[in-house]
Amino acid sequence: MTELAAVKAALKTQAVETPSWAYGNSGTRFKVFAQQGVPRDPWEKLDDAAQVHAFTGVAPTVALHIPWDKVEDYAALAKHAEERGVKLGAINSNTFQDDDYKLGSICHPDAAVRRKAVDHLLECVDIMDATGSRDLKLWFADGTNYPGQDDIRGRQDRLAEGLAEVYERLGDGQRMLLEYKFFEPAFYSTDVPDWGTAYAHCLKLGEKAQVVVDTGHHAPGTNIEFIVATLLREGKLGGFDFNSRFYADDDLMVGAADPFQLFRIMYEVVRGGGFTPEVAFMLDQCHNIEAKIPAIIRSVMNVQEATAKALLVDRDALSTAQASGDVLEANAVIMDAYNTDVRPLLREVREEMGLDADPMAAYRRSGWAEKIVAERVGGQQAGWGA
Ligand code: PSV
Ligand code: MN
Repeated sequence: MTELAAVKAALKTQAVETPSWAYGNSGTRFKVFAQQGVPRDPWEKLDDAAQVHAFTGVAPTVALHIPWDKVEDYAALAKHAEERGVKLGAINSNTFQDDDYKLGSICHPDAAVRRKAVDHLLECVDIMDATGSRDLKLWFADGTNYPGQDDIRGRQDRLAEGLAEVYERLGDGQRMLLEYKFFEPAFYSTDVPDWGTAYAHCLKLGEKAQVVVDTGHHAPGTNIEFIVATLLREGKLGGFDFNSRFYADDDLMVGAADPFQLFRIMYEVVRGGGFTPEVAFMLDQCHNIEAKIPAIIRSVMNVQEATAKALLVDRDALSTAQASGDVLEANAVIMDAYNTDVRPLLREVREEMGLDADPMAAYRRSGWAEKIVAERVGGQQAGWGA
């Protein structure tokens, strides 16, 4: 196989998971702007996600968020997805929207609230059993707002205890992905603020516990690709929540704010052997002002472009330049790959996969956007109602 053929073959195996919540209405704490045609339930979210996969060919699974996507019959939901050509992916827990969680969930000072939170996580594993999902994604809004508010060390003990109970419940082939975030909604201390804390907990828990990197969850200027390289090296990179940010956790389309950063991350993924199904490549985005389905198609394409460029890095030339201390040549090798226009290559890849070369135009032509506006009238639109 030529090198280009190998790159194309790798691109055809790509899988980007889209989040159910990105199809619903979202906003800032100031306003949620409702859009016409937005899904009214998890079933319709899956119908939209199937469109993204139909036009890109590389978005075969959909992450659910519980309780936002609660249904009576998860096996039926999984069947609904499969009939439309997609599958259910990670189950995301939610221990941040009940009044009880004002002072935290599994780190809360009151054992009764901790119990409630852990029970929710255990319920999420029950749902995974029904959906066939591999990954339980955990993000905790836990933390404190003021020095002295709670014992930050005691909170780590409570976190470890809660996580251990859930870890024990995981079945064969199931994993927990622990997500970190440096602030928000807590403003003084956050109980899982960084990759190091997540890593320390996952290491103690065992092999089924892995760290997930949400690209919007770092302080400005953080070298995220270094974190990715380190976690891969330690066998602890479980996946990504991709999105992009200009200031805080903006949840904008991945690759929109900083495509070069996305390329650097994907290069470390490829370099570290992480371009495999063992690493879950998920989107975690909100489309507050733009049309949702095409925004998700665009995001998937942005990940594809960054991946193609990462695969095109001339690794031999790079190693040679690095070994000889040729700083400028090493940098040039990286920049050559980044500056390659991979759009013609990706058009070819899509055509070889039997897809339209231009997913955005094909979606626009399909009439789906008009169809959902006409059909989805009445009922309550999905959204997190901030
Ligand atoms: C938190 O900001 C987060 O990134 C977590 O992944 C949540 O599950 C997700 O956003 C949706 O609110
Ligand atoms: Mn996330």
